[in-house]
Amino acid sequence: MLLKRIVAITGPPTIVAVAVLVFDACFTHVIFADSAEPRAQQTATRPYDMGVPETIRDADSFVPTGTLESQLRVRDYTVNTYDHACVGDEEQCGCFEVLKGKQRVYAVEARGYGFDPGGTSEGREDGGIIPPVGTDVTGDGQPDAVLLEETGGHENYLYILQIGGEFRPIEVLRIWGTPAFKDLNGDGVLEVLTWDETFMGWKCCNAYSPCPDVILSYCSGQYRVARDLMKRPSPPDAELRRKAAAIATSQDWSEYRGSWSFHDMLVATTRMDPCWRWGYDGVPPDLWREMLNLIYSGNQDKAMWFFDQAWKPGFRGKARFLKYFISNLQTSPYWAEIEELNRKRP
Ligand SMILES: [Ca+2]
Repeated sequence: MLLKRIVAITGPPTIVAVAVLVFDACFTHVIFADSAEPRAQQTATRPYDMGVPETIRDADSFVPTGTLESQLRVRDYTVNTYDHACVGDEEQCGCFEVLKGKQRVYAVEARGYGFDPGGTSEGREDGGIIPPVGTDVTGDGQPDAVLLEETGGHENYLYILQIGGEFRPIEVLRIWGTPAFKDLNGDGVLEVLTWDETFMGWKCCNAYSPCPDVILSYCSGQYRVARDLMKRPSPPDAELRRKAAAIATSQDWSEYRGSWSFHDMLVATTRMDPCWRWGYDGVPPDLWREMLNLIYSGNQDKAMWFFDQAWKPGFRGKARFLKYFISNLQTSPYWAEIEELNRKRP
């Protein structure tokens, strides 16, 4: 456990962590349980689940504004997206509506730059792709519509709506960038391949910030971290030792001495590096990149072992660094499920 580890480094234990086994119907390696757990409780562990968006309007009284940007028809459904220019401080720059026959069944106004429905573009700059409107993404035989709402920041919103015999908003997910959709385990349900930007800009510039991969899968009516697909064996110890030694002996450790030393400036200049390679605490980002890769594949113990191996002997601030690393990790929207991924089972 991370908690035990940090206690071991920082002093005597003051908190006793009690591991509670949560049985889950979505993953094959645990005992099956009823999915009747209250929705609010499930959402608390899944802060990326936006539920039904607050921006939904009464569909009957909704009047779309702006220019019709795309119109996609699947059976008796029509998905229209509208674009209208953001002027001044105006924050809402688009909207979309879903019609069943002539009746409007859903309408949403943008919080950011508008909506991008699947099927209107091939792939995207960041490598993601939204499946065409009408694709059955949830594997229940009913067509779905997926729209990406771009906010202009790193965070986007992903609308997943069922447009089958019955219209049903399935979920709105808060995600970073554009995800990819892929059936990774051949069960006919598309997984959502995304990443975690909790460590973006943490102790180093964005370009060197590690963003571990995250897979979400649809199960029991909602998207959840696919622990069974993210779990992987740890790389062999010999390989981790090699990586750890390379980090521990790297020239990127940079002791801050109240001002940048001539050596630091020389290194930065000679590398012509527009972005510091080392972290702002003088710790190379490769250290926590590897730790995150291990934790996000269910190998937390190995991550802690790696941390010990890769920390430059004698370099100050080791316990403090680990404390802040863990605090930041716990702010991840996926943390509760990543923690569960790392929990040992009898
Ligand atoms: Ca479906």
